[in-house]
Amino acid sequence: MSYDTSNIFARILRGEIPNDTVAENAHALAFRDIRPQAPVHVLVIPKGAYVSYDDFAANASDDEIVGFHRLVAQVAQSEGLSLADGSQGFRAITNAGAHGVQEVPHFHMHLLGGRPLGRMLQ
Ligand code: DGP
Repeated sequence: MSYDTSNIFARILRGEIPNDTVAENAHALAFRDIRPQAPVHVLVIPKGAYVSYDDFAANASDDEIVGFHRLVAQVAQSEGLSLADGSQGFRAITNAGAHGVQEVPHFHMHLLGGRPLGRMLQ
């Protein structure tokens, strides 16, 4: 699947649409989900143009991959979700494609926490 430069997260990255930024670094941006499913619901996206997790994991540079994951960890800590700080934990998930019910075709990680999230898989 080719990258659609008009997707909503590409527009956020270009500054065309406002967002509630939580943190950013050279390779990734973290902002609050517009339809939060938990007290903490942050989306972490790479700044590069990657459609989905598999696209990112296969094609991003090592620096981009490390930068992305470091930002996830930084946000988990700053949002009070880090196990190292004694939190009750969190969920980090990414949806890919039609079966994954991916709405926005720019790779993003959902970071959810602040309440018990229930079992996902039986
Ligand atoms: P997914 O199904 O994984 O592609 O989820 C996309 C998420 O993106 C969904 O939880 C709602 C969120 N979202 C959609 N449009 C916007 C937007 O314009 N701003 C923000 N902050 N979040 C958005």
